[in-house]
Amino acid sequence: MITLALSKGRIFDESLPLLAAAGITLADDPDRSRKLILPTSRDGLRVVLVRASDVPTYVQYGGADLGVAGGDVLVEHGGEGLYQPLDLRIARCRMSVAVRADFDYAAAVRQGSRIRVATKYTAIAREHFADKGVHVDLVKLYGSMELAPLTGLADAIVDLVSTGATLQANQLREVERIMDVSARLVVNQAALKLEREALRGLIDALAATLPQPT
Ligand code: PRT
Ligand code: MG
Repeated sequence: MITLALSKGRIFDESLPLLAAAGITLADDPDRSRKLILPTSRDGLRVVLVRASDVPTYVQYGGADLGVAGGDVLVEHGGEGLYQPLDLRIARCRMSVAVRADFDYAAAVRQGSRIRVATKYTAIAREHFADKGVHVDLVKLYGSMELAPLTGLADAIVDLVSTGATLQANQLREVERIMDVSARLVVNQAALKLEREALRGLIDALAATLPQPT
């Protein structure tokens, strides 16, 4: 049995059409059922539903043979023990620094200065500001990062942006783009050896559904 880890929400929603194009359908709708293990139409393949940030952990330790994880989650996790054969180019967004519209970011990031940054992505934020030679005090949050600069909890946030509507609705300004993000297929390296044929077949079937890069 091959186990594919997906997270509910945009990763699941945007993976479904790729799976369908590869001839794989799911009988259950995770928004309607509370099942965490979903059978598929492909013999020997099942889907497990985990938290988006837990996908690399499941695959790393073999709780799932493969999974779909955002580039943000993978960089933050470190990606140890994971083979990353495909950029699925779904769930695209960017990781950015944002501040209050009235905050002088240029002054705050002069060499040797100090800035307080709230984020769920502490590893990425630490490295980004270290590269700029800026001292950073990190405040770890698990959600609603946008609130931090508005309440004085932090000067800046590091968060994902797609349309920019959330920043705009909260009078925040995107001042720096750290990286582009999309979801990738990740595979347990040991499973790739033990279940080579089944996994290769699935990876190739998914690869064949992707538009050619331009
Ligand atoms: O929600 P939960 O706490 O369970 O976990 P999660 O937030 O990690 O999961 P989910 O499903 O929200 O995100 C899964 C993956 O989707 C992320 O790891 C990203 O790789 C990818 N992705 C793509 C996004 C976005 N776009 C995105 N816009 N993840 C989150 N957002 C959020 C962002 O954090 C911000 O709050 O959407 C808001 C900004 O959107 P705009 O359109 O207003 O700019
Ligand atoms: Mg979310």
